[in-house]
Amino acid sequence: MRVFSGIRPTGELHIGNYLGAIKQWIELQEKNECIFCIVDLHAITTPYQPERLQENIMNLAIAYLAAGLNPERCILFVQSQVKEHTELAWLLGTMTPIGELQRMTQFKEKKKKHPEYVNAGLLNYPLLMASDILLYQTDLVPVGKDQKQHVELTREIARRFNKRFGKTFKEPEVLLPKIGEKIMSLQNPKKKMSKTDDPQGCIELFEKPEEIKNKIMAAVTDPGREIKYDPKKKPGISNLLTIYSLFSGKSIKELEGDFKGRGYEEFKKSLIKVLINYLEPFRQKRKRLLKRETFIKEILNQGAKKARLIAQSTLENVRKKMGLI
Ligand code: AQP
Repeated sequence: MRVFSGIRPTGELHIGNYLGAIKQWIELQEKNECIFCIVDLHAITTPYQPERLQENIMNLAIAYLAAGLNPERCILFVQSQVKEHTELAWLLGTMTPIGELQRMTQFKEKKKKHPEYVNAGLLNYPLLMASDILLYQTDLVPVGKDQKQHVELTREIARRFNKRFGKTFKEPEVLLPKIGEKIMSLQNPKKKMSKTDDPQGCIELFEKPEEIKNKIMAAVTDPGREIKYDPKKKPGISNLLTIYSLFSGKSIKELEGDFKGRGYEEFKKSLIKVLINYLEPFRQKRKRLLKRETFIKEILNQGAKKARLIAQSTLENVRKKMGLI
């Protein structure tokens, strides 16, 4: 199977990005042909600082590697280094009704969040994402739940194109993790954990142990003291149970049993230990990688070369089908 996914270089990765996306990628790279991207062109659709973008790209590449992506088992590259992404996005835009883009939840949310920055790129985000995916004739797109709607639109775009111009693109399937498809903020368990808002609600992948401790101890819980999974009545503790389960490998049922009658404080202290132990090797690996900038740049250059070959072949076919050559 061909797998494609990407993350925006907009700040430090958090455990939601890891559990929703990267953890699946690491398993998938063992048996599939995987392509993972740093989607910098998507990052500039929301407010950003140009002078920090290259640093964010490098940090994300380091995070990918520190979390376990293996450049010998997958292609890693930066989106803007493969120009075919923008060209295909334009072509797909010429056959996508504006209404389909305007009804995307992410567009509506980001519009609300940054009313001063509602640009055409933000509206066209799903076209660029469809182009990212379709260029590589992708079978599977492992993402968190918030991106599911964009993958569905990608399928629709592929179907429409194939119908009008003849079979050209594969229709990709979305792959959501069985649990952890939407990790919630520690401060507001009704909102998703997010890189660009509320740092207290979010545990970064390379967070210092002391900070992990503070953030988990301050995490919002629910009335009562029972450790029980019930996202409607106990959203706070259910979110923490999901995180605990995914980082410990224990099922939620098992954890409910282990913590029966033991209260929130004991549960949180145990979760802190699990998180610190799991994330420590990532922090160590990151420290080593921070000194290897040339090596990382080389991985990204090689990745872009390989990606370009696949992308060029798809785009040439698309141009032919559309009468451009
Ligand atoms: N809270 C989450 N739970 C599970 N999965 C998540 N993802 C993001 N947040 C959660 C998944 O991580 C991947 C990368 O996301 P992105 O950087 O492309 O943009 P995003 O979805 O908008 O992530 P953030 O953290 O909320 O970033 P900002 O603040 O920049 O908008 C995707 O697969 C996403 O589903």
